[in-house]
Amino acid sequence: MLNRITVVGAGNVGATTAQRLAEKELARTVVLVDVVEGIAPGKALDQMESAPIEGFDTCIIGANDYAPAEGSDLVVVTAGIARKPGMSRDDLVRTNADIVKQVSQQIKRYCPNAIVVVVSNPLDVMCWVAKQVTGFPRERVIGMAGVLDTARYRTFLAQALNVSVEDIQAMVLGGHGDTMVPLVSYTTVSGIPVRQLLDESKLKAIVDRTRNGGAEIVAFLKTGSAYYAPSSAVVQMVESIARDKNRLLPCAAWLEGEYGLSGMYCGVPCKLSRKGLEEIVQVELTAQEREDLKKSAEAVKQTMAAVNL
Ligand code: NAI
Ligand code: 2OP
Repeated sequence: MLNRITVVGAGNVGATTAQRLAEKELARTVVLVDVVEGIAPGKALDQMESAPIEGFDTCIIGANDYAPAEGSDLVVVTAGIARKPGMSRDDLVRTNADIVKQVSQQIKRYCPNAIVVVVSNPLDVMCWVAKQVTGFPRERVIGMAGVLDTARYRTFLAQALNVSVEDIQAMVLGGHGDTMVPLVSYTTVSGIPVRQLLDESKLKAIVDRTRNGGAEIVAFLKTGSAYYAPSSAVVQMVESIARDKNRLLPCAAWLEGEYGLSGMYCGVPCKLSRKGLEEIVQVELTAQEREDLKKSAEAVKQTMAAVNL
């Protein structure tokens, strides 16, 4: 269990994440911070009042400033605006870069030893903003997207095959956008390569639906984007860190030559431990997957070019 986890942004993803963190008792204290007056204290109090029913002893505090966040072991950044119908994640870039800059300055000041898990979009670029502004090493600034994208891919595969989601092993790499790279060659159903169970046209439809997974939810919700699966994905990463589990999960990590990429964040297989990023695991990809990853990385680089740091 960590001592203190702060979640910045008490909107849909942030508030749901705080509740899930508390229910799993991953920290003694969870702090929710938001710029909008009242929202963080109100949601934190409501969540605390669920503790006797849910049976957790984690204390949840809501605030408009970072004083209660001081000394946090881990900070989850969900502050920003979310996608509306017709908006791409990259449309968010300028607004969210300014917000993530402000938040990162506060993290540097109040939580200089924290591990930072970035969620705000466009994800890979916001991770870079957070790393640059905090000046933290790459072990302590990682991004959540691959776990979510992989969960969507696993859900669609399980539905198509009529098997338990628990029996689908898979990873989605690349940037968190329309060019993400589901690794079909490494997708198995209890160890059986998925290509033995589904034909190429069905697999292609599932890969396309995965790439469009965020937009599919936005089209339903109209006023915001997904948050139940995203908050579950954040908590899976935090749990691996808090419990020092060394889980191998697809996360956005700062690359220094891995997969032929450097000077950028992109989704790759990562071990997460109490250190944060313990190791980036490099695996062989097919020629097509290598090409797709390169294309996805180029899309991230293009979005980085829109940000002045
Ligand atoms: P939301 O609009 O419900 O919540 C965002 C919250 O951030 C609001 O409460 C807002 O007041 C707050 N905020 C804005 N500026 C702030 C600042 N300077 N300091 C503190 N708080 C601030 O949005 P939602 O649905 O929670 O999404 C949050 C972000 O996460 C969006 O950028 C969204 O695109 C992204 N996202 C990323 C995912 C991923 O896979 N990486 C998945 C889902 C969402
Ligand atoms: C998602 O994939 C909006 O990035 C967010 O749902």
